[in-house]
Amino acid sequence: MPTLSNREIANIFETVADMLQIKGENIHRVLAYRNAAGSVRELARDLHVVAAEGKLTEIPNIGDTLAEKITEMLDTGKLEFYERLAAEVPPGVVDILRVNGVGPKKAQMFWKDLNITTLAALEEAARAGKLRDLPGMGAKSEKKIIEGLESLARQATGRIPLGVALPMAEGIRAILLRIPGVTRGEVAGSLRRGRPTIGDVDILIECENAAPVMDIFVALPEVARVLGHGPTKSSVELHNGMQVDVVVLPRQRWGTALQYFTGSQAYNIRMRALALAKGFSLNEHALSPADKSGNIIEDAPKTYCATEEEVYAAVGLPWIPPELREDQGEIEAAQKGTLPKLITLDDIQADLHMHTTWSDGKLTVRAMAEEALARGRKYIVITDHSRSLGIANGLSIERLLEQQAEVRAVDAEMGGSIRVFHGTEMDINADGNLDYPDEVLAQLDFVIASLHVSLRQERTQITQRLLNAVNNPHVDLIGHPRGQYIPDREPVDADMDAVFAAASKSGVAMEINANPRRLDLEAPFARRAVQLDIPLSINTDAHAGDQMDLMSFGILTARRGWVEAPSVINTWSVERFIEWTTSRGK
Ligand code: DGT
Ligand code: CA
Ligand code: CA
Ligand code: ZN
Repeated sequence: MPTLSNREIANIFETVADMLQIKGENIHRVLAYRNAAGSVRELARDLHVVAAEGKLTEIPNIGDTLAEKITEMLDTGKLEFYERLAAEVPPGVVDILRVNGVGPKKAQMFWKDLNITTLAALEEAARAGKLRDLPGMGAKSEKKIIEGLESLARQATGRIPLGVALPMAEGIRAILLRIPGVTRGEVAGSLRRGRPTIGDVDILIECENAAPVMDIFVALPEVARVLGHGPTKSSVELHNGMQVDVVVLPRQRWGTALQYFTGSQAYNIRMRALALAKGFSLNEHALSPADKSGNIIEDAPKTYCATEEEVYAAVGLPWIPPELREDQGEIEAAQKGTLPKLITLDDIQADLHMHTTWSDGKLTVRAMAEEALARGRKYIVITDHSRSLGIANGLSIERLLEQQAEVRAVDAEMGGSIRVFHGTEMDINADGNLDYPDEVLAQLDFVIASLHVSLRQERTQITQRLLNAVNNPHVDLIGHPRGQYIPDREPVDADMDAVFAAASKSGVAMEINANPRRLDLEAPFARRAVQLDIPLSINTDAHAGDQMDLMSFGILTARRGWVEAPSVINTWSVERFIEWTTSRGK
């Protein structure tokens, strides 16, 4: 027998109120449901018992109609009225109401005008600047929606996307570095390891006199609440909800502290065991001589480490890059001398995925080429959206070929300072077909195939769509293969083993999309791809010039995935890139 709790019934009433409001119903009717939800939520007794006593209408805000609805839910486990509404108003539109700065009118407008029915779609549209031109909106209210989405995402997962946390952490670090007496400052914790989401920010400050640093830190205008204010450690919550811990230490202990607070916790446990095998107890302060069970030998002189390298030397290891410190085989590799030579930003020669005003980008082909040149890129590919992606102004075949002429002209104008190639980011359509025919693809320099629509299809279907792209000889790269959006859109439910197996046969490359909202492939998948000899490509997917700077997030992710430069096609020379694309399966 299906049964519902008070809380579940209150939630249904609340959602009904939201749906009625989005539909533009009479406000009194909306309020009736909202008030009923409040009364049920505050009720101290079980609704089943109250109903059995026949006293539902004695609950504040519950009249005959609502009492009947409660009875229906108690008896059947559902509410027909709610189900009818849910068929009309997509549940995702109701979620959108939870965003600060979005009321029912706006939620309805986003839904009706832009077909936005999920939080992820709202965020994509807001970040792409598509909301500002709607009636009653502007750049400011668009920004407010992005902030509201960020705060909502934090409430949902308690974790903050890397792309949000890193700039804020760097900002605070820069302020603290300006305090007199501070000689060094470093972001540690999961942020230093480059994790896609961050629980809290850990900052280490080198200073002989900790008290003033602590006092200034907790009094920063960014601080909403002081969670702890100690002599050398303090912890605060910022106005956006992000927690920041700051530890101050003298130069002598910098190495042990940085090692400890970088983590990960699992990795630290391994490091402690290695230290113990050498006769030391390792903590954030020092290496202390210890017996086999870890008891510190009193009065024995401790070893202090001013650098991480000294800590590693003491436990008999070479220094291990922070991005690898997850206890995923890196300690064994270090012992064997087989640590990977991780890719760096300097290895990047090119950016193979970007958008222009031809589809949903902000700059022209020429301007994107100049922005890329200013960032030291040697070649780029212009990859606008394909014809079926109407919301992003995708290119018809005719416009695609027109664009090719412009790209060729810009390539010539740049005079060899940077090469500009013509490609596409082609949709893999919901039915599994690729959005352009082969004879069109054959005319392009580089073809990306990406999933953008129907991401919630079942496993066999979505896997088949990816396989269709992987197996098409004209496709060079699978863009953001798993379609995740951090932190709230789960990846597609594809059989990645099957996709990787096919990719290693067809020779197609896989993207590490550097946008911090994507980071797709994520590190464990990138690592798997390298093991299977699948070429990778780290691209910004820039829709504006400054987005080309997101490359560093892709590099962090690649490093977490043990990726070395030769595996990444956009570290190659332009000659090798041309050779590779022309030889691809044709
Ligand atoms: P987060 O903040 O959840 O994204 O992840 P982390 O790694 O930044 O963790 P956090 O902030 O709790 O602590 C920072 C580092 O300090 C962590 O990576 C390792 C070290 N640590 C913290 N607590 C412990 C502990 O109980 N044992 C050990 N071995 N290390 C710890
Ligand atoms: Ca942390
Ligand atoms: Ca912490
Ligand atoms: Zn793109």
